[in-house]
Amino acid sequence: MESIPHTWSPMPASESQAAVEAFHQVMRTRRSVRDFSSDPLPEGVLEQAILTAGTAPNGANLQPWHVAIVRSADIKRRIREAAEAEERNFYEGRAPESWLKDLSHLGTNADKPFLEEAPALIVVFQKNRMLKADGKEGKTYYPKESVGIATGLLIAALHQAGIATLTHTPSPMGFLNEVLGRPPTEKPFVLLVVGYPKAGCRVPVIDKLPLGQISSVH
Ligand code: IYR
Repeated sequence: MESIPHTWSPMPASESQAAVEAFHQVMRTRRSVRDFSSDPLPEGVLEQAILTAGTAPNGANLQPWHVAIVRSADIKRRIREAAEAEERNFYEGRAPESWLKDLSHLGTNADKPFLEEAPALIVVFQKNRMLKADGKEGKTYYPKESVGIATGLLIAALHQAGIATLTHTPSPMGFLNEVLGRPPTEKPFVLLVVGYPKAGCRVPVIDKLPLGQISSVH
């Protein structure tokens, strides 16, 4: 193993406490938005946020992800058409009653105008197989976990830069390979809608569980 010294400097406890609290205050204002303006994003922000996503811990550091940025109106329209077709199947038949009941407080339906209205879509693909350093294709390790962590960092990077996202998962998402020309070794993991909330945008009333209900100490 080739190694280098780790550039790490200690942080006083009080600074750590303040930093972790300040970051929570930023992240607790994140909301999934479904009403996007078409205002453009500042140049370079998506690329920079993707670099942050790329810092995620991942299986054997193979970095088993590909992130597609979609700004083309034509591709956004094709994605909207295919996603709405899948969503209509979901809402009009495939979804069990219990699922629709669990979703009802969000007020969602099969119409997804935001897929065309938002300035950008980001599709995160999970590479289940990829070219390795030896030039041969082989399997990746923990690709779902790796890509999940990277996507969390991506959403956080965008949010702290004042940019809203919607984590959207039309199911199945196979049409994204075709529309974006990605190989079958890559599985669409999530479709993020990215932009600014439309003026007057409203969001559902939701709560986040308190610490005692999401954690335990042993
Ligand atoms: N994919 C559908 C349904 C949906 C499912 C879940 I789980 C949500 O948290 C929200 C929506 C849609 O986007 O409408």
